[in-house]
Amino acid sequence: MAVSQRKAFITINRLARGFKMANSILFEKKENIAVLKINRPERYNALSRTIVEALDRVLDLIRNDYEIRVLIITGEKNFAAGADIEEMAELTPKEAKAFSFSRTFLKLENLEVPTIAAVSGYALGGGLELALACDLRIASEDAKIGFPEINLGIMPGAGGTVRLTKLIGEAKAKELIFLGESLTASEAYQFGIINRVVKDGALMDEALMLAEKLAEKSPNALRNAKKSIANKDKHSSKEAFIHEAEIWSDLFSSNDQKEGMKAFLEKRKPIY
Ligand code: CO8
Repeated sequence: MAVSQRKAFITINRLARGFKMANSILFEKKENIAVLKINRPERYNALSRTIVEALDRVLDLIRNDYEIRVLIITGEKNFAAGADIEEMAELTPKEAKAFSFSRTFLKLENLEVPTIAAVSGYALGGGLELALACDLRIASEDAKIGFPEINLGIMPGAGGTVRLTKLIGEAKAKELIFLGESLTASEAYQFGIINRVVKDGALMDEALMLAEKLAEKSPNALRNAKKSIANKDKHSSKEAFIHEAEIWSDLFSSNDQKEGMKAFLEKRKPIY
């Protein structure tokens, strides 16, 4: 095991001990790619508060680990069948507010490195919201994706109504959220929720291949592209264009821009 991998395991184990996380989240670093796996298969990876708090802390570690260039989030067997209904059943409104995952999912969305949700089996409710907080979503053919909250007398509450609507538009988002029905992977692809559908059993290989491609790109250029895309929501479109042009021109002060263009002209692959 490489030193950086060992360090990640040690840190996460320490974190687990101090935090009753048990093995509910597994974290692994493969070179400069981090893989975070939700591991509560007997409950279809239902997201308990403990899991989400563990996720929150791991995100802090990832944010401060400059070796990591890409994060993959996945689940053992299923991605996640939603927030833990047993934990939510008796909550008061005040407790529900404290239980909410929004802050952690926002932290995930705001990570500087690109993130990939690798989805197999169920990605429902809070599970789908977790996937939506990632930059890219890749799913195996067996994936079932949806917002069943309406059938529990609630609605998505960790970014789902906002992120899904931005992603696929109001009409389709309303259809999914109002009816609470699940989509197959290919339907979710047609809706524009999933970037790629892959054969069952090939999910992690495909996700890692995608991550490796991203890891070869200029981290600085990727980070800034992500920032500029995020800015489209923060500003009017006119300001967003101005901001994009500013970020773009600033990239010309980076070594990566010099290396990228020089490599092209020298007919070789750039090294970032
Ligand atoms: N919470 C708690 N336990 C769950 C959940 C869940 N979301 N999903 C599955 N489980 C448990 C089951 O209770 C069962 O446990 P046990 O064996 O102890 O009885 C085990 O996982 C296996 O489930 P099933 O026996 O039901 O398996 P099936 O194959 O028959 O069905 C389904 C699988 C279709 C996934 C079914 O389990 C199901 O419908 N689950 C609930 C899906 C759902 O409604 N998800 C949305 C939850 S609400 C939510 O996510 C709100 C998020 C909003 C904001 C977030 C901030 C808090």
